Amino acid sequence: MKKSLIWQLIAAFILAILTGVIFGEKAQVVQPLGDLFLRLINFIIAPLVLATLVVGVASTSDVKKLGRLGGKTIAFYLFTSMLAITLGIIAGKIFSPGSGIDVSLEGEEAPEPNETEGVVQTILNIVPTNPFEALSSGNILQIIFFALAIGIAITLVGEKAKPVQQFFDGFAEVMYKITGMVMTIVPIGVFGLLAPVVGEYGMEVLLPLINLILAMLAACIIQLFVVYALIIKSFGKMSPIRFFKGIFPATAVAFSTSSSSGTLPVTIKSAQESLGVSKETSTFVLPLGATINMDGTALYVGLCSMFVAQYFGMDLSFSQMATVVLIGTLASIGTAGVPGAGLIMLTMALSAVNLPLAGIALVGGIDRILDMLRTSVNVTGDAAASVVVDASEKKGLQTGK
Ligand code: DAS
Repeated sequence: MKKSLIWQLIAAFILAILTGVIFGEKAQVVQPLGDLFLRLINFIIAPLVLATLVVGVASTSDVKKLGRLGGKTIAFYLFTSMLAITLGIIAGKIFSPGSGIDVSLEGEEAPEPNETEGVVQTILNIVPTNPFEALSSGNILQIIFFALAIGIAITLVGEKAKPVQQFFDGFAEVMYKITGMVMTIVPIGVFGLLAPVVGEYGMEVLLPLINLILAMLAACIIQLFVVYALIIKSFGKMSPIRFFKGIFPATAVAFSTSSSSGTLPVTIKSAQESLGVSKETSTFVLPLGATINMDGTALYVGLCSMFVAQYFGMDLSFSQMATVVLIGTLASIGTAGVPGAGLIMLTMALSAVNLPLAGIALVGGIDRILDMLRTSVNVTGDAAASVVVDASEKKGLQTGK
């Protein structure tokens, strides 16, 4: 990743904040720049994931290795998600953001909990009934399933499938090239997405819930610069400074778009070019992570469950907290990496521990800000997983295991 892109992004952030603060609601005028960028990255997600994952799986040509890769990836995701949600609960205990705030819920209707399928249905939904519909609707988990099936079948068919493998090889290179072209406008996209948000969320909106925002910020900083830094250093065999500099473009796009899936092309490109993660590992671990690994969201669910309990003067028992940890970890598997997904998970957690759903209305007003923070952690956590799994695979190659 070119050094200049990092400086361009920092400049975009500063310009966006200045524009929002100076022009307020009028900053909406630059929104089309952000929308254009969002459309461009959503335009490349499905073909990029399909082509690169087919190539990654076909080049592995070892179904056992695929199983090992999958097992390590899922184990990492579950471990860091449980850590994150526990961190969120601890932050809720320390900051106690829900006690003594003067935010009234007069007239706020408790939102109907979104219909979310159970974990079993979520797992069944991974199998596409129509792979072309999965591609057209951008259903990442179903595209992953489709790509795994093609990649494994290519290795099993052998010589006769070579033309298919060559097609996907070429298609993957084409998609990487298009992604590189889209990446050149990342700073403009970040500016166009951020300036209107800064202009919309003035201090009068943020102040009443400033304790919750600060608690979320503190917990995210610990998850990023303590938890991931330790994991990257110990298991990723990489300097944390190199990691955070390398993944910064993806973290910045995640912060601006609030969409892990939307950030995927930038995450894949940053992981490969700046963190040296192999194409095989990055094209498998990252698309999976963008949909089932949401450490930032898990942290948010833990913190906001405490916030809602405090607001209504209720204490969460140890078993209720354990339920929040379990629900939060499992719910992240079935929640898509799109803006606002975390609110669905929070609804599930509140219902599971019989906390008033009206509490959702409490955070709804500033959820966009919390979503930017949690999505940044989600994407950075995905990248940390790709570095750790890649290091483990490379170590395995050296020791012949
Ligand atoms: N915005 C979601 C994501 O893309 C996270 C969330 O809403 O919690 O990861």
